[in-house]
Amino acid sequence: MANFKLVEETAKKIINMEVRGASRIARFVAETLKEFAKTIEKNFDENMKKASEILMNTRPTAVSLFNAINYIMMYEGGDDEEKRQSAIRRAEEFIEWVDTAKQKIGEIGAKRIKDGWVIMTHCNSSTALSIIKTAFKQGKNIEVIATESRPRYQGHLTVKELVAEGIPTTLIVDSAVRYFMKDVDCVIVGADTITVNGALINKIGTSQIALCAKEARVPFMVAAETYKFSPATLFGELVVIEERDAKEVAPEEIIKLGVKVRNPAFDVTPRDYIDLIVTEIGAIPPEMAYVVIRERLGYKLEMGEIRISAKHFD
Ligand code: RUB
Repeated sequence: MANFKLVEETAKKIINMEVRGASRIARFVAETLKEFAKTIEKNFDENMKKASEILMNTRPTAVSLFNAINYIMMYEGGDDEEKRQSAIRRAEEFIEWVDTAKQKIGEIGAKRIKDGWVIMTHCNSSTALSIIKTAFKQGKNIEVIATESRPRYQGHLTVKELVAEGIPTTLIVDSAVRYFMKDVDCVIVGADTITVNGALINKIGTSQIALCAKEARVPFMVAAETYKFSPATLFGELVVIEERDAKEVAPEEIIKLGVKVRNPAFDVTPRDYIDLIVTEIGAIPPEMAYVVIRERLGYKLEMGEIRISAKHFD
C-alpha cells in the first residue's frame, strides 16, 4: 500500500515547524517523496499527485517547496516501474542540489566578507550561516549580531549554531536593529522566495532591517539557492504571505480581550534594498532574477499557452 502515513507525518512536521527553513523543508519533502515512491504498488501517477498536493498545502510562502515537488514530478517512464525509478533519481538529484548549493554559496559569499567585519543576520538561515561559517573557517576575524526573530525565536537556533563554531555572537531583540546598525559592516539573510523582479521574501522583519541598512549605507546581502527563485511570479502570480496563529504572538489573556492579533510570518524586501544575491551559480544583482528563472529553472516568457506546472502536477 502506498504509504500516505509517511506523507501525512512529513506534512505535520512542516506545518508545526518541527522542520523549518526553506531549504530544509525542500530537502525533507524530496526525501519523503523518494521514500513514498518506493511504496506505491499501482496507479503511480495518481498516488504521486495526491502526495504532492498534501505536501504542497503545508506552508504557502517558500517556493523551494514548490520547486522541489515540481522537479520530482517531472519524472518520466513508460510504465509504473520506470516512473518510480525516474522519480527516485530526480529526488536524489534535488537533494544533491540542496547540499552542494549551500556549500558553494558559502564559498562564493565568503569572498565578500572582510577580516574584522561585524555581520548582522536575522532568523535562522542555514544558507546565510554557510557564508558566515565559511568566512570564519578561512580565518577571518568576524563577529555576528543575531536578532531573536520573534515570535518563534529562530535567532536562538542561530546563536547556538554560531557559538558552537566559536564565532563571537551577540543576541539582540528585533527592535534594536537600528540601534546597532552603526556597528555593522554587512547584513546577510536567507530567502524563502525571490520574485522575478528581484524582491526578497524572508522572515518577518527582514524588510525593516534592509531599510535600516540602506539608511546607514550598510551592504545587504541575500544567500539564496536558485531553487528559491519563483517561476510563478514570472506569470504574474503574487507570493502568498503565510499568516500564523495569534497564539504564537500573544498569551491567552490578551487574545481573550478580543484584541485583533496579526502574525504574518514573512515580509517583502524590494530589490532596491538588496546589493547582492549569492546563489550557487554566482553572485548576482537582484535585477538578474529573471535570468536565473529562465536559464536555471527553464521557464521563459512565451506567447501562447502558459504552462507553469510539471507534467503530472497541474
Ligand atoms: C525561515 C526563514 C529563513 C529562510 C531561509 O523561516 O525565513 O531565513 O527560510 O532559510 P521559518 P535557509 O523559520 O518560518 O521557516 O537558508 O535555511 O533555506
